[in-house]
Amino acid sequence: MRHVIGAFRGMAGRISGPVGLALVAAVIAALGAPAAAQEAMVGAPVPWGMGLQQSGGPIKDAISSFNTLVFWIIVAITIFVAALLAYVIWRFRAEANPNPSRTSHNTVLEIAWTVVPVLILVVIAIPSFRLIYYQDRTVDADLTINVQGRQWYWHYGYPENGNFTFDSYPVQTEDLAAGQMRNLEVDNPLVIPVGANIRVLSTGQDVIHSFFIPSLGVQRYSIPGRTLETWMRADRPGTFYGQCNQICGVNHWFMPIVVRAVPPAEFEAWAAQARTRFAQGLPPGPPAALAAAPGAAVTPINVAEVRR
Ligand SMILES: [Cu+2]
Repeated sequence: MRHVIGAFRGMAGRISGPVGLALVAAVIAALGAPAAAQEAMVGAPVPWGMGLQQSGGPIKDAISSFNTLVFWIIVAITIFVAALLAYVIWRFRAEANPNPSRTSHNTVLEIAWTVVPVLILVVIAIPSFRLIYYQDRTVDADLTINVQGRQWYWHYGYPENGNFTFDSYPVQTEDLAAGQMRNLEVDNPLVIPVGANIRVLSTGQDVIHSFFIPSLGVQRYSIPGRTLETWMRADRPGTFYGQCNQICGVNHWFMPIVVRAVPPAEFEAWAAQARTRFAQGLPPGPPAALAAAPGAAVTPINVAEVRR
């Protein structure tokens, strides 16, 4: 979004006078990104959704930007090739060329159609590699969470918060509460503090699963006998939905993941009660502000403050 706004601001310089400025201001206001940034969000698929899911953190922002870059390169190439084909069909039709040309080589053209695609691939490769290394791991994690895929539910552990662990089972359709999403809800969500860099250590108990949350830009295989690392960060409080996306068996389609990002103080309170409940052999329960209803609004907070 930032680069879109930047582009419109660039336009302000070219469209002179108050009309141009008012137009640009209206467009920026309509985009409304900065004002809406602190509201609780729901990261989930929507009916008739186009493109990628809404972003809840920096990794997804980077994925969305890269996706936009590649998309416009594809659009440009498609238009160019289609126009070239149309021109050739018209220009070299048999009717207008009773004696066809016998040209078979053009050195400049051949060098150009080799070098230009290479340059396009380099333009794609550089941000692509940057993104791969960016999403690979975080250097200074604020928190570590263990994720284990099992047939067919998730098992989470908080080694730095009292080392409690719990299961996260899908909610069956007949048990859904009002407003809950079918096939995407769980009984015990993963709870994380907003703005924290979270190291995710992923493994599998039985077969290969995959920990996948589109709106946070996270995906890591969960492989038995191995520990794979990745990271995530939610910059906005909210509920983020995902699923196992590695075909792992008969109930593969029903391994939902729910991550609830709450303000750090609320996370600490949740972790404290989770430790207590765990000691009593109970599951951790939902975070206080989200206990009432799924996707319910949580206290808006200043992300800049949280991140220090
Ligand atoms: Cu699975």
